Amino acid sequence: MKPLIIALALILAAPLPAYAGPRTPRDLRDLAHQQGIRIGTAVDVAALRGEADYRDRLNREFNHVTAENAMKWESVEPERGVYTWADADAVVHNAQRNRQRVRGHTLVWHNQLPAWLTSGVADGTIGADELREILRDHITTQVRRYKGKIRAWDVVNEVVEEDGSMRQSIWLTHLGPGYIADAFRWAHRADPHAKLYVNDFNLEWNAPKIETTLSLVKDLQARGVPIDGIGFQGHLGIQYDYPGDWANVMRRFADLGLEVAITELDVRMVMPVTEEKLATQADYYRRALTDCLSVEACQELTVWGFTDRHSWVPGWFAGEGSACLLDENLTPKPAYRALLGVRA
Ligand code: 9MR
Repeated sequence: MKPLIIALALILAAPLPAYAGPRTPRDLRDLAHQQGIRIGTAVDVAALRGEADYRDRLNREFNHVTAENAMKWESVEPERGVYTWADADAVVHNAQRNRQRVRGHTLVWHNQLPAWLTSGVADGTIGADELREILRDHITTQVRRYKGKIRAWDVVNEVVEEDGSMRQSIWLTHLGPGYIADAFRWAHRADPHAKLYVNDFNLEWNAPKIETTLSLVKDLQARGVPIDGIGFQGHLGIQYDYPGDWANVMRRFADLGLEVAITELDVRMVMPVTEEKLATQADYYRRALTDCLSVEACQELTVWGFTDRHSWVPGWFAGEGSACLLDENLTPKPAYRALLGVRA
């Protein structure tokens, strides 16, 4: 036999090395890269400015960010006509420097509205027509300012109640239900490339809320309103069952042609922390990522803060905490390692 043929025969006869599977990712950004998705976090601006370890970790771990509070109405227009963009700009600039995409949060909400607006509506000095103008100006001004810099906007946040009725916010009561379609149209006009989302909590499992939100989306689509996505906030707690039907719920929205995102994931627990609770928490984080990866339309998983040093949970739920992937010292918890171990 010719040497070439002998060599070929030897190569073909050699046992194939066993395929070891993808290597374990180094960090969340590496995981995001391997899975082809975006992994994001809410950003605390004070920490971004003032804490080098927070900043380093943020920029190492995440390829997507959401301003936790800096883009809310009370932050950007505390006095009528006086815009304060410094904090929102800081988040966007940091993201650009670190190759992170940005979710804008949020244009229309019933919370964190400036006092000039809520008191004006309450005492009747701001009537319905003027309120509509104010909302249009707000959306147009904010979306235009970040045109091309925001991948996706939470256009309306938490517009459905737990019982499946539409939330009786100042927007609904003064402008009527058409305010939602208007908000999407105004946002689209201001940045035609930004993806426009409805965002809500308990949408992972609450049937009346799910059904109403599905109807809302279908109604908007039937009227040609530019809606692109649905955000599941994902504020979970280990004292409650994991929302086991979540992937199916995601699929129901995806079947309408929408993008799906987990926009504010955290998993709180009743204090004190124990090894067992941390293991349960790790399982909830793992399942949330697994659910997202099982639905083609789910391409973003954002956590609502990545360290217990800056988490909204203890301030809102007495006796609860430890909801994030890293502890106060930025030490990874089992939940962090559980995410790195997820395979699609
Ligand atoms: O994390 C935010 C916290 O710092 C604010 O005090 C709070 C005020 O309402 O809002 C928190 O973020 C919320 C988000 O904007 C919308 N979904 C629920 C989040 C947790 O409350």
